[in-house]
Amino acid sequence: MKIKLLQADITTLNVDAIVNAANSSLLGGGGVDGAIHRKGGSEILEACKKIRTRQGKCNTGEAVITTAGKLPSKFVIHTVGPVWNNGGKNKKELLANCYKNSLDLAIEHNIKTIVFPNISTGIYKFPKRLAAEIAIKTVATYEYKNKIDELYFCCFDQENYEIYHELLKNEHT
Ligand code: AR6
Repeated sequence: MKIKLLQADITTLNVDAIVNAANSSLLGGGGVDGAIHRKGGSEILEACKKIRTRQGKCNTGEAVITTAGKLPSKFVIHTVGPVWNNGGKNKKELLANCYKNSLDLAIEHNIKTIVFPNISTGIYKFPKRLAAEIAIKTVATYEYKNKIDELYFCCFDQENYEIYHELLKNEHT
């Protein structure tokens, strides 16, 4: 698996799957979640509602998959990052679970190219550097990483981009 870095609006990317930093309601919100639902159209929301009927809410650290509606990608994987809320012992593990569970779903759906936003580092206020360290470590040590061809970290804000740029310099995958 190649790990690559991008600075872009994730909704513009033409890959097999983009990941959404959702909330447990799966009904949309602000940030990247708002952009994905806005640009992807009502098909994504309808698919999320069906999942809610089947399994209820999506817990923190878990992931679900839907159509990407009008977006150029094939799928959207919605995962719920932890709210930082002054930290706490399991926040790091919950964030790592977002990456692992999203990759598990990707493999189940034969997804070869996947893009992650910087989960939890916006409205949920997870410290950006710590979140980047967890994200990179989790994907680089993911057990089935060879089943994915390309994994992109899509940074939106300059601060995240610079952090990833620095951390990925030393990453050989
Ligand atoms: N493309 C790529 N990244 C983006 C985009 C975009 N179009 N827009 C924002 N980001 P956030 P969270 C970056 O707040 O912290 C929602 O209301 C942004 O710069 O989207 O996990 C949900 O419904 C930041 O680095 O997600 C939840 O309630 C990163 O995406 C809550 O926010 C994540 O910021 C989730 O909060």
